[in-house]
Amino acid sequence: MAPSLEPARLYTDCRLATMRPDRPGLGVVEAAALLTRGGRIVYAGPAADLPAAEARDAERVVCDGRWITPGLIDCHTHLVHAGDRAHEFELRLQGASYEEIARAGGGIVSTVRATRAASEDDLVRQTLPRLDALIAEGVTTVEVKSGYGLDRETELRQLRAARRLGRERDVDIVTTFLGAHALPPEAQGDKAAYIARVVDDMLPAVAAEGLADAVDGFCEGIAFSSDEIARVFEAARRLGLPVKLHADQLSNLGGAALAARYGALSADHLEHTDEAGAAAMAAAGTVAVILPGAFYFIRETKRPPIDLFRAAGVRMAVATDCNPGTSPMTSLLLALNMAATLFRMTVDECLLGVTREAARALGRLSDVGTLEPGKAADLAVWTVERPAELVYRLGFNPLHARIRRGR
Ligand code: DI6
Ligand code: FE
Repeated sequence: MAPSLEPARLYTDCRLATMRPDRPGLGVVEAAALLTRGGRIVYAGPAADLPAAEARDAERVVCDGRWITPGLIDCHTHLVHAGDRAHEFELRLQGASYEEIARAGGGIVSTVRATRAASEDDLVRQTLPRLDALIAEGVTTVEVKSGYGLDRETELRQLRAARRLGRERDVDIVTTFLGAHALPPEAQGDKAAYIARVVDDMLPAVAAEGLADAVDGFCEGIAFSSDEIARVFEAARRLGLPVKLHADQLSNLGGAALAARYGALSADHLEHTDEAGAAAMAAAGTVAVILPGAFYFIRETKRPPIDLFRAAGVRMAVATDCNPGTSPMTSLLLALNMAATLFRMTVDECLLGVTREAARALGRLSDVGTLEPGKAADLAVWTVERPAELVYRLGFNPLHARIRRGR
C-alpha cells in the first residue's frame, strides 16, 4: 500500500463519548482508539478492533485514559456586536425589568446604535475575545446571528464580520440572518413597513452575498407577531434558506408551532411553550434549543417544559445565547451546568445538547457532532474521570486539547 500523503493521527489509551445515535446515552467506548486522516475521522471504537493496517503510518497520540468528545458546538449566539450593556445591568439591579428597559429605548436598540457606529474591523476586533473564550473550552463550531444592524448595510457588515471570524480563527462559523430581531427607531412603530424591508431589501442582499446559512426571527410582544415572522419565513423559503426562531421566551405567541409549520431547524428559548407546541416540534423534527444563560440573567422564573419535550420526543440542544442584553456569557460549559441545575436536564441530555443535537439544530449533523467514520475530525480531549464532570463543575475548564479538522 502506498503511504498516504495526508497526515494521519492515532489516539490511543482514550475513552470516547461518541454521541452516536445508534448507541444508548453518550455512545461510550472504553479502551478506545480513534484514527483521523486528512481532517476526517477514519475509525472511532474499541482499540481491539482497530484496523491495524490503516493506522500503520499514523502519528501516535497517547491520551493517558482521557476522554474524547466531538468538538463542542455553540448553536445559538449573537457573538458579533459592539459595546456592552453593563449600565442596563446596573439599572436592572435597581429593579427595572428587561421589558421596561426595552420599551424605554434601551435594550436591543442601544446595541444597535453601537453596532451601526462600528466598522467591520471594529466588530471583528471586539468579537474575537468572546470567540477565543469559546474556543478555549473546546468549541469547534459556532453559530453567529446578525440582528444588531436592522438596516441593510449594518446587517451585511455584521454577517461579513461573522464570516471573517472563521478565517481569523480555526473554527467553523455558521451564520444566521436575524433582521426581524427588533424594530429600529427610524421605523417609528411601523412593523409592517419594516418587515417589508427585511423581506424585499435586506434578505435578498444577504442571500446574494451568500452571507447567511439560515434565517431567524424574534416572535414576541416586544418584537414581531407570528404573522410578521411568517412573512419572513416565506421569503426565506423562496430563497431556499432554512429557518429557526426565538420562540415563546417571554410569552406564548405560538412561536414553537409556527417554527414547526415552516420545518424550522430549531425553536429556541421556549420557556412558555405548551404541549401543542412541543407536539408540533416533535412532528417536524425541530430541535429545542435550551438557553439557560438568558433565563438566569433576566431572572426568569418560568422554566422551559423539558418534561413535555422529553415526552413528545423533541431533541434538545443547549447553547450560550451569548448577547450583551440577556446572556453576556461566553462559557458553553457553564451553560451545561445551568441547564442541569436550573432545568434538571440530565448529564447525557446536556452533553448531547452541545454536540449531536447542536449539530442537528444547525443542519450540520452529516458533518459534525458525533465521533463516527467520515465525519470531520473536530475533537475535544478532556482531563476528566467521567463525562459528568463537564457538567458538574462551575468555572473550571478541564480541556486538554482541541483538534479541528485533524490538527
Ligand atoms: N432574545 C434574547 O434573549 C436576545 N435576543 C432575543 O431575541 C436579547 C438580545 C438583546 O437584549 O440584546
Ligand atoms: Fe438569542
